[in-house]
Amino acid sequence: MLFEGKERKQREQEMQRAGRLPPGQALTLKWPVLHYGSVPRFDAATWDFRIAGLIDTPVRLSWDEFNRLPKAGITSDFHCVTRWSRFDNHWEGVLFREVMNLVRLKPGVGYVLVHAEQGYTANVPLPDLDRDNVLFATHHDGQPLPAEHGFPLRLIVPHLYAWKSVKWVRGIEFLDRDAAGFWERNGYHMYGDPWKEQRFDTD
Ligand SMILES: Nc1nc2c(c(=O)[nH]1)N[C@H]1C(S)=C(S)[C@@H](COP(=O)(O)O)O[C@H]1N2
Ligand SMILES: [Mo]
Repeated sequence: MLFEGKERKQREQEMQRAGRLPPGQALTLKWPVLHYGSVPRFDAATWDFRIAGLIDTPVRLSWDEFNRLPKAGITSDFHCVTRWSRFDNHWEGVLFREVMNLVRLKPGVGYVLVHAEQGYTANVPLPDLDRDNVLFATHHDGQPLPAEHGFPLRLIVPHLYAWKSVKWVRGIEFLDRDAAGFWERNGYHMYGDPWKEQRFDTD
C-alpha cells in the first residue's frame, strides 16, 4: 500500500472533516516527484522569463530582474490528478499579479498559456491566475525549491489539479481563446477542478 501509517490516516480524516480533501484523493505526508521528461539544468546567466501574446510590449526578465520583483508568501494545499494531496505547503515567490502588472493587456485577453523548459505548457483561464494566492514560487517551506520540484521557479495554482502548477516555468503567453497545453492535449481536462473531479477530457 502506497499510503500507510496511523498519522497519515489521522491527518487525512482531519482534512476530510475540514472539507479540504477533494473527492477521490488520499493525503500524503511525503512530497512525490511527478513530471514528464528530465530535470532541466539551471544557468542564471541564460535563464529568462518572457511575457508574450496579446500585450502592448513583450517583456523579457533576467533571473536578477525577476528576483527584484516584490516577494510574497502563501500557504496552500496541492492536489495531483494521480490522487495524492499534500497539505499546508508554504510557498514564497512573486505573485502572478505582480508579473501581470508589468504589461498592458490588449482587449479580449481571457486565457494564459504557461510555458516551461522542454516545451511543457499548461493552459489556465486568466481569472484563475489573477488571484491573491497564485504565485511563481522560488521557495518551499523555507528552502529553495529542490531541482526536481521546479528550481528555480514554478507556478502554484492551488485550486486546480497540480499539472497546472508548472515546474521550471520560463514564461507566460496571454491569449484570447483557450489553447490546450501538454497534458490537456493528452487527454486531461481543459480546466481541472479537483472538487469536481475534472481529471480527463471525458469528465
Ligand atoms: N514543467 C513541468 N511541470 C509540471 C509537470 C511536468 O511534467 N512538467 N507535471 C505536473 C504534475 S502532473 C504535478 S502533480 C506536479 C508535481 O509537482 P512535484 O513534482 O513538485 O510534486 O508538477 C506539475 N508541473
Ligand atoms: Mo499530477
